[in-house]
Amino acid sequence: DTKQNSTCVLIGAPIDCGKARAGCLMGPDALRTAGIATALSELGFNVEDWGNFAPDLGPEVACDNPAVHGLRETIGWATALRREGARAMEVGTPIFMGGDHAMSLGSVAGVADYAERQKRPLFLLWLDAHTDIHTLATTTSGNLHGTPVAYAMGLAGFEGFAPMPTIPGAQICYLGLRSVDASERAAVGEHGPTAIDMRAIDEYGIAAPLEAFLDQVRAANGLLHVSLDVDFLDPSIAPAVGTTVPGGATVREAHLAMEMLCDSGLMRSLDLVELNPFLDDRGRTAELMVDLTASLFGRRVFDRETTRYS
Ligand code: EXY
Ligand code: MN
Ligand code: MN
Ligand code: MN
Repeated sequence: DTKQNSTCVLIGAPIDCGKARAGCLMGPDALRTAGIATALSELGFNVEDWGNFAPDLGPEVACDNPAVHGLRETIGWATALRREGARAMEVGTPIFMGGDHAMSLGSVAGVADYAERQKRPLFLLWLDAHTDIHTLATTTSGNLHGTPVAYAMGLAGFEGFAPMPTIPGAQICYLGLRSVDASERAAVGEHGPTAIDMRAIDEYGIAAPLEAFLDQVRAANGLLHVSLDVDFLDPSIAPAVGTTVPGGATVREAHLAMEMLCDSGLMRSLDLVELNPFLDDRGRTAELMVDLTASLFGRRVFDRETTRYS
C-alpha cells in the first residue's frame, strides 16, 4: 500500500562481533550523523527510526572449527534482527544500518520470512569486494561476517542458527567482487550465484550486467534485498572499512547502480554494512554512504527524460 511504499524504517544494528577489528558498532550513529534521515525525508519519505537494537541471548553452541569466534553473540543478533526485520517489512522499507556484515545473518532471514508469507521469490544483490559464502566449517579466519550468503542459501554448517527460508543461488547476484577465497570460489561454482566481478565491470560497465539481473527479478515478480558493503567501493573514496581491497567501484559506478536500482522499483529492503567510523577521514565515507542511499531512494541531478540520448 502507499503508506508502506512511502515509509523507510531505520534499524540500528551495532553488531561488531563478526570480525576482530572493532568499530562497526559506531556505524548506525555515524549514518545518522551524516544525515540519513533528513536525506530520506527530503525525498518525500516518512522516516521511522526504531533506534539501535541489542542482541538476544544466544545459545551456547559447540563448534568444531576452533577459528570461529563470536558465535553465541552473532546468533543472538541474528535472532533479534530477523524478528525486527520481518516486522519492519510490514511497515515500510527497512534500512538495516550496521554493524558488520554478520548483520545480514539476521536481516536477510527476516526479509525472507516476509517474502515467504507474501509467496514471492526473494532475490539478493550483494555489493561487496567479497563473496561472504563461507560456512562455519570452511572459514579459516573464523570471522562470521564472511558467512551470510552461505546461510541464506541454506548450506549445511550453521549449527545454532534457526533455519531460514532459503534463497536459491540462481536468485543471488554479486557485484564488485575482487577478493575470493579458494573454497568460496568452489562454493560459487557449485551453487551458482551470478558473480559480476570488477573485471566484468571494467569490460562491460556496471549497467549492462546489473540490468540483466534486474530483468530476472522483474520477470519472476520477485522482491529484491540489496546488501551494500562499504568495501564494494574503492578504498580511495571509502576508507572507513576494515577490509579494504584496491580496485573497487568508483563514485559514479556506485551512484549509477543506485540510480538504476531506484528506477527499477524492485528493491524492498536494504543493508548498509561494514562502516567503521573509527577508520574514517572526517566522516567522508559515512557521507558517501548517505549520498548513495539518497540516489537509491530517488535523488537525481535531473529527471531521466532530460538526459536521454537515444
Ligand atoms: N573471505 C575472508 C574471510 O572469510 O575472512 C574475508 C571476508 C571479508 C568479509 C567482508 C565483509 O565482506
Ligand atoms: Mn561483506
Ligand atoms: Mn566485504
Ligand atoms: Mn531490461
